[in-house]
Amino acid sequence: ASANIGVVGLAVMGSNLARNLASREGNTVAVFNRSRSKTDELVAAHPEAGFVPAFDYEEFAASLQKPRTAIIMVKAGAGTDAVIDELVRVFEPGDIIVDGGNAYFPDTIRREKAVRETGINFVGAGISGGEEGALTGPSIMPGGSDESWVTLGPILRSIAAVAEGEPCVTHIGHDGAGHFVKMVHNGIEYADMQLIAEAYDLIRRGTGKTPAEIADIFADWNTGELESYLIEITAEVLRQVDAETGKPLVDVIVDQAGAKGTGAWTVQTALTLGVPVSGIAEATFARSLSSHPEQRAAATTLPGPEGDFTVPAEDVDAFIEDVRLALYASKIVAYSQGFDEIRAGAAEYGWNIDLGAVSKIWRGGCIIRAQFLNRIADAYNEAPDLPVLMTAPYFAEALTRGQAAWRRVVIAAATSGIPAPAFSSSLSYYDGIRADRLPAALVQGQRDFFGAHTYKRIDKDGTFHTQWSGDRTEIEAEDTH
Ligand code: NBP
Repeated sequence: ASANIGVVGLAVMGSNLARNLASREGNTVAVFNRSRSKTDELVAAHPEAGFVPAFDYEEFAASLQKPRTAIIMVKAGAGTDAVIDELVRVFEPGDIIVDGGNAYFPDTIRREKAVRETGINFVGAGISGGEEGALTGPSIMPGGSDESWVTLGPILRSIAAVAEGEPCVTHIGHDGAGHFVKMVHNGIEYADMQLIAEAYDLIRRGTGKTPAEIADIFADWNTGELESYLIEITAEVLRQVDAETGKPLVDVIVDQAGAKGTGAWTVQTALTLGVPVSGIAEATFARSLSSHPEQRAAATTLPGPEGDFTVPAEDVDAFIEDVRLALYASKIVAYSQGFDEIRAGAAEYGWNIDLGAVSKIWRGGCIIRAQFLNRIADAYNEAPDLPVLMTAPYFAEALTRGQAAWRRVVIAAATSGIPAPAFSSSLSYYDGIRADRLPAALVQGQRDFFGAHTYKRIDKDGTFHTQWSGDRTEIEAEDTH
């Protein structure tokens, strides 16, 4: 046995991760893929990596030093289960199986439980950063047992992205915690992308600026508080000219956004947990809305407001600054909601998740990497039990500074008929969460009327019901919430 780590699944993610591992001092990497050709190609293309190829599971297990550690990078779902079954067959108690694919966290919880019974450790690890990140340094979110982390920690630290001298990996919590946090990361990514897209749309339609001019605006924003990978690549995409037509590339791309399902998982999970991740939900639904061309074609007959939306020339700079502030405020809401979901998930599943540490490992390697994440870490360091992230002093100040602009932008979008679902729902969340009183009181009255669901009173303890179909007097009732 000559390898200290193995990789199963040598498609783009697995082969890049294997090369990343091989490039680190002290690692010898065993590689295995179901179909032999990928293994042969990888080993031939990268002699410098010193890979130890295996062509069946027995050979793969024999090539690994004990305790054996293997990272699975195969298509999530049935493929992952198939590989786990094979590894469990050839591995021994104390060995470690890591699933680095995009698994749905309940699957990870189930797999961890089943594998644990064999004495083998199972770690579900969210890995973010795409192909490039896998090769040069991803952000890694491992779950699993404390025991497995002792062996795995140094290996993952050696291949993770580095942000301000710190590796972008931390042991998130037990069983499915890592894949849960990766899921929410992707949900936040959906919201961040949608907000940027809405900002672009409002500026383009309001000011008539070209994509290349808007690229300059984003590049400028990328030097300030919005500095992030997503803002940076937005400028790159907007600047790109289509070779065939000479048009901006963004104008020749079909306007239907795809999705692989992690945004939907984030929203489904949030619904179950009762956490209002409205910004992430709107972003996910915005992709769905875009992807129904028949409905969209039918609906073009519906009227919009009279006239075109044109920001007067003298107000263009102020409008762009308003959009920037609205984007930042909405982004704060999206992250606040995402961290709320992680907090609620941790409580539900019994994970001890350090929210500040999560924000720190997202500073490098992953798609939502940004300076801004330092502020989130600061907020949780100062107040680990912060009930709502956006109430931390730094964010509260940014919201105070931005709220008037945010309202103007949402008004402009509504009056001009430009859809801005993430901007406007974020603002509604902000106004809802900070409200002294909500019309939820009326909803409770309605529920009591038709279903005798009862209500609480603001002025005394107990649970009450109004006898709506009788004389409408109030009685004390059993709590049937
Ligand atoms: P794919 O998701 O395209 O999966 C292809 C790999 O799965 C091949 O190695 C294939 O083997 C193997 N495989 C399948 Br399919 N069924 C198998 C089975 N029953 N037994 C053994 N192997 C099986 O690869 P990818 O795009 O490299 O992604 C790998 C994982 O990483 C996925 O879970 C994906 O969601 C995740 N991912 C993450 C990011 C990110 O940014 N974090 C990006 C892209 C992907 P074969 O060669 O024999 O067909």
